[in-house]
Amino acid sequence: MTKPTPHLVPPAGFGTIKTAHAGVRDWVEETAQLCTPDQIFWCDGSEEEKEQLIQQAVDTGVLIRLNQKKLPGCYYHRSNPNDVARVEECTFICTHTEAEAGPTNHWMAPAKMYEKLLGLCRGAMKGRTMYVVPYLMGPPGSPLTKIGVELTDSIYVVLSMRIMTRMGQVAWDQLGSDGIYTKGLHSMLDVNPARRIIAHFPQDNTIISVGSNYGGNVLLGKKCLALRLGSALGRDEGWMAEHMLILGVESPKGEKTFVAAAFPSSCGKTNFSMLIPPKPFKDWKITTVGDDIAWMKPGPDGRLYAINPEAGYFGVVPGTNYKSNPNAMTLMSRDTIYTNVALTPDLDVWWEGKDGEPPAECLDWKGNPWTPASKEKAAHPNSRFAAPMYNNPVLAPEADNPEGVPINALIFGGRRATTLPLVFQAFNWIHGVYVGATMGSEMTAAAAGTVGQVRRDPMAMLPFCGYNMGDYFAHWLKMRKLLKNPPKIFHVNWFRKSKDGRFLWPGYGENMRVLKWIVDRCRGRVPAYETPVGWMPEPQDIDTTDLNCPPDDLAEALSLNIEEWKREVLLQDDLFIQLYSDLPKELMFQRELLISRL
Ligand code: OXD
Ligand code: MN
Repeated sequence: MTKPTPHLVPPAGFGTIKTAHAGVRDWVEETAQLCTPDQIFWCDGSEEEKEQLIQQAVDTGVLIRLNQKKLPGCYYHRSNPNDVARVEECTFICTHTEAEAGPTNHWMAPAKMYEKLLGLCRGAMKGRTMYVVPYLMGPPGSPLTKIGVELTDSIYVVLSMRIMTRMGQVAWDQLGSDGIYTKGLHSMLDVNPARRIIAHFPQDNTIISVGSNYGGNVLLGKKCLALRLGSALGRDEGWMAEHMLILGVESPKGEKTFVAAAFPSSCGKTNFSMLIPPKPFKDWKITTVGDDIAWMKPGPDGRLYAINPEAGYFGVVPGTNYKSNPNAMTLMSRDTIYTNVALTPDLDVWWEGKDGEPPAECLDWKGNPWTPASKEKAAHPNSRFAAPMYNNPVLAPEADNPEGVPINALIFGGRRATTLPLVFQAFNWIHGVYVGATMGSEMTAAAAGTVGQVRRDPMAMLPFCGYNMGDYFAHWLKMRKLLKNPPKIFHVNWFRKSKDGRFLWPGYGENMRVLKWIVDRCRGRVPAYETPVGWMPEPQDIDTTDLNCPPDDLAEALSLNIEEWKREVLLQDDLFIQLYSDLPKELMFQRELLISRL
């Protein structure tokens, strides 16, 4: 029996316009005329709609229903093998002038880019459905929340947006008949790298993405709205959009401290945001507000308040297990869409680094037979889970709080085998901005020949800042003037190695010990000694009760090597030269001060 053509079985959303907003209706109509979809589906985010769309996705082979006994509510998706990650080379910031986008972004003049995209979109949805996806970035009613509407021809995008954002009627309600919203248009086209463009038009509050159907390229609320357009909106409106996790630390006495931390992609933000404290800290609690993005605004009391604009996690799967992140293992065991992991014969999922033995046989992320003897990886290294944050066993009770949480500490970090100590505290805000602006991370062993090469990734925002990075640093400096009680700024490095290549610090849950020092510093409870690079703990200031780490290793992880630091300052030149003409002079002075202290 042949399956019914799903789009001929119209679920409730077809044709039924769900908004009184004339601007949205006109734009949907115009876009339909351009892209010529067979029909338009207006989403309301209901459970009924979800079931209908999932059934349709399963019937058309977009999703595979996983073993519902083991993984209730979980589905499996394979992307086109040419479309497995964000593509920075195809990502454009289309400001009026090139200088506004700055030397670290790709730029094209808006008129030229619109012309190119309109050409690509003409008739692109013929034979397909255009879904109208309204969503909120942020909790309903928050002064920081923004509204987006994404028009897409991908049912995978609709179902993923439903997890990653507050999608549906809640957004139509907040939009009302005259609200402001970000326009997003997405068409997969023929999923061809030659026709792949992710374009941002900050002046028009608009994003257009074509030629991809993968993650950050197409879930337009995430990197495109929440970071690229968000950072430019933050500059104009006096707030900050950052590539940061947000977590709460609750002491045994019930004292809560909130921390936001920026690490580059794949450096453990998700793991850190939901870490489980080790035994001696069993009365401490870590709760997650967000794992990837923070929107932060000065509150009436002069402190910095943060919300997580997202409602789900889009995490890297390989390497996740009951040691690295037990909470992630739990949260992705239901209601999750897996992309590009391996599929076992009993419709379970597998990936490199999962607990237990590899399956004797399975299908790899491309759908080819795989056994442990295979040379290729079973799961793509950038395979992902999309799971609702509400599944997180340690979700912060404040995660839906419209006011956000007051941030006591900002942490920067990267993957550095040498030089950067386990932790240090910046002397003050301006020095902290310098520390964030110069942060870097080593390429991993996956890229042959580049191991140990440091890529500068200021504030982990290099691929995500929607305007000139020099102006972005100036905005950070300006924010200090809006804060009576600014957060303290720290830098951590969980990845320092001994001369013989061992990690000096055990990481994972043990990072709680460093976090406690940070909390105690914010509360003025522990000493620190002054070094050329910042305030640092002595090894005895870190609680090492029952810690399985040789004292010499801890001492080495906390040591400073002045020769290495002199080299580090020279290495920072890469970025400083690139941004030279736009760099705030405060950062030049910070650099001079560091050199003289060294
Ligand atoms: C992400 C990233 O997907 O940073 O979060 O690449
Ligand atoms: Mn990220």
